[in-house]
Amino acid sequence: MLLGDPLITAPTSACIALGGNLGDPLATLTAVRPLLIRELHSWAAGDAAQLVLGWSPLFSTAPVGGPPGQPPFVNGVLLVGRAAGGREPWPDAQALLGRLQDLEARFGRQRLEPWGPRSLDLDLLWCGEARCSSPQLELPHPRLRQRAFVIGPLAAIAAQLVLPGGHQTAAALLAELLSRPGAEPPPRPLPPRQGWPETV
Ligand code: PH2
Ligand code: MG
Ligand code: MG
Repeated sequence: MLLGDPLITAPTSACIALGGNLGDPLATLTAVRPLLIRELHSWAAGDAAQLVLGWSPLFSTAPVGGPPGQPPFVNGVLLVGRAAGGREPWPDAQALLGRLQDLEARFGRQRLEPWGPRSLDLDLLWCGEARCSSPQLELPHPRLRQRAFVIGPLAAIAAQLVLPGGHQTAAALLAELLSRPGAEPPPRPLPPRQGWPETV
């Protein structure tokens, strides 16, 4: 992408957070990557040739919330833009959510307790200008701006992106999150790994 491309803005992009802390999350995220690409192309149908995917590096992050003693998470984000910054509306966000949940299920995701450990979590953070507040899906994601484990990976690939719901860039928000009292520890970048390119 043209990551850092000023044409890639929150209203013209979609963004998915990836995470997991059960089993071998590095292997899981690497394995789901090609399947996620296929689902996105299928979801965007006629627009597929125009999709531009920006993958963040992967980070090790301390668990936030949930039961004590969870293993650390591996987290990353995928920023989905369009070549030349196309501004046409994205296809239906709920349909994308269904595809993400199917992928989670294929990788053994079980929903046992809120914020509990999970093999694979694929969260839709925003989808163009879609606004949505249903029990299944809230867009933009309600806790997006509070989580260093999301904003850290995002700032690594799109530091100047202005996030939905505010005026701050990803880099500025990350600095603020990390300086708050009781802040999450900074996400720790993991070494590059085969099957996980930073950009595609
Ligand atoms: N996801 C949660 C709750 N806590 N903590 C980290 N570090 N990473 C996550 O992806 C995460 C979390 C709920 O989805
Ligand atoms: Mg989540
Ligand atoms: Mg989730």
